[in-house]
This record gives sequence, C-alpha cells and structure tokens, in this order.
Amino acid sequence: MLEREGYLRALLESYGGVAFTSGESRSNRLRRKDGLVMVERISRMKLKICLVGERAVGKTSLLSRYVFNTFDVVYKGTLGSKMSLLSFKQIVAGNELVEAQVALFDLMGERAIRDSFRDVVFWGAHGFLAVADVTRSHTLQCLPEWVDCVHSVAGEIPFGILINKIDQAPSGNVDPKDAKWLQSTFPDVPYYLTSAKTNEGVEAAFDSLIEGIVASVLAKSMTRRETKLISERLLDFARRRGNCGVTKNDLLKAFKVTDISSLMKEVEDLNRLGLIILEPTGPASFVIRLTDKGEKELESIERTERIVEEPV
Ligand SMILES: Nc1nc2c(ncn2[C@@H]2O[C@H](COP(=O)(O)OP(=O)(O)OP(=O)(O)O)[C@@H](O)[C@H]2O)c(=O)[nH]1
Ligand SMILES: [Mg+2]
Repeated sequence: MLEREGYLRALLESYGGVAFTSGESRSNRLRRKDGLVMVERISRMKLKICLVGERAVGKTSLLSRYVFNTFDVVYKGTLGSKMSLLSFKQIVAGNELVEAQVALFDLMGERAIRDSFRDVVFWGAHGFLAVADVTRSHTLQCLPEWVDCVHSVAGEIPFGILINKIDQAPSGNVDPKDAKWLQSTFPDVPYYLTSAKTNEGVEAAFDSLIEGIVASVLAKSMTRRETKLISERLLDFARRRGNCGVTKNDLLKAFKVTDISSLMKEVEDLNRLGLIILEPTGPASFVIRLTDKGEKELESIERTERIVEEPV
C-alpha cells in the first residue's frame, strides 16, 4: 500500500499535475511545477481504452504494471475480459482541471473470443493499445487483424503499438526485419518498446494514448465553447441595447474578429430558437431585439456552474 502511494506521489511529481489512481482519486489539490493551481473550470469525461493482441504477449502484465506497479512471472491467461478503472486528473492551459474516468479493458488474446464478443468489448472505445511479444515475430504479424477488428466496431479511433518483453530481446531491440515491416505496415502509428517486467516504456505508452485522447476531446469541446461564446455575447449585446436593438452595422463593428458567415449563422440560429427577433429594416439591413425567452436563457447561462460533463 505504502509503495503504491509512493509510486502515485512520484507520478504526481514527475508529471507536474497528472495523477493516476485506481478507484477513488486521492488528491483534491493539484500541484504544478510552478506551484499550487487555482482551478477555474472543471471538465469531466469518461474514456474507454482496450488492450488487444495475441495470447501471452503481456497485456494483463502491462495493465498490472501501469495500474498497480506490480509484475507476476506466473502466466494466468485472462478468461474473457477484465476491466480496471482509473481516475485521471490533469491541469491544462487556462487553469482548467480535467477529471477523466478511464476504463481499461483487458481482453483475452483468443481470436474466437474476440470474434464472438467484439461488439460488446470494442463498442464505444476511445482508443486502444495493440500488444506484441518481441520474442515471437508472428504476434507482430497478427496486429493488423486486431487493429482492423477494433476499427470495424469502434471506428478509426487512435491507437499505439506496444512491443513488449523487450527485456528478453537478444539485442535489446526489435529484429530489423520486424522493425521494417512495422514501419511499412503502420507508418503513422506511435510504437513503444516496453517491458512489463522492468517497467521500461510502460508509463510513456499508456500516458501518451490517454493524454492524446483527452487533448482531442478538449479540442472538440473548445470549438463548441467558442460557438457558444459568440451566441452569449450576441444575446448580451441585444440585452444592453434594449428597445433600440442592434443594427447590422453595430454587429459588424462589435464582432470585428469573427468571420461574417459564422456570425450571420449564429444570428439566424438565435432567431430560429426564438431568443431574438430579427426585424428587416431594408434589403440588406436589420435590427435585432432580445425576446423574453432570450432574457431567460441569458440569465440561466450566467447562473450555470463552471463544471461541465464533456460529451465524448
Ligand atoms: N520477461 C517478461 N515476461 C513478461 C513480460 N510481460 C509479460 N510477461 C510474462 O508473459 C506471460 C504472459 O503474460 P500475460 O500478461 O498474462 O499475457 P496476456 O497477453 O494477458 O495473455 P492472455 O490473457 O492469455 O491473452 C506471463 O508469464 C508474464 O509474466 C515482460 O515484459 N517481460
Ligand atoms: Mg491476459
């Protein structure tokens, strides 16, 4: 237990604001390298990540190493599939705290099982790690089949390749023939040389997949937020102008940095939703006034908590 706490503390320090725990998260205060952080916004998300690959390549061992920092030399093949939950916290730019619940699915490396349960296991996954054993070349050759199988259910989700048991590779590296094959088969996919036994490369592989997924969810959410911000500013502008309303010229001056087509689209959407009234005053001019419904919407936006569940 103490060892695990030490391990978690080490992780927290080395990642400057990133903590991984199984079960309940242990830290409410997050420390970044430049001091304690005042969190201004919290984004919560749930992620599903799978581990796939042939039998005995080390999927369960990699997971145990990453989650519990343990390793067992005895092979106990996984029956069916097993799930581990992790709570992931990270401070991102703008003092935003990301809280992700990560469900890691460890699947038995049996093709018959994979083919029978692929829909259940891979559906809704956000990313996966495809594992091969460096000492058994054919486990590498089988990876395209595993990758296609996950993609056929979950869509083109991101993944990384783990070439495991690197502690047993005769030269400490991948056979040059296998390395060449890997580069031509998966030219743009990141791959990691790992050892669940020595812990080499394990954290880097899992962390970079999880962080990549979190970054892409946040990027999508940022676009949604920017659109939302334009509509909030538009409603607020119309409220401040009251009965005088906002003319097209006022609008173009106030929203100089926004491109006209997305601005006009927002105006049309708000009009369609009944939050503003758009009154034409000439062939290419209009005046905008806030409706009662718009007033209420604005009040509710202002009351909204700064905690968001990110749709993923
Ligand atoms: N030397 C060494 N042995 C490893 C490593 N990773 C796993 N093993 C051993 O390889 C055997 C298989 O490991 P598992 O983690 O059970 O493999 P798996 O991919 O989960 O197997 P299935 O559940 O049957 O699909 C075990 O005896 C592990 O101790 C490693 O990095 N180095
Ligand atoms: Mg297993």
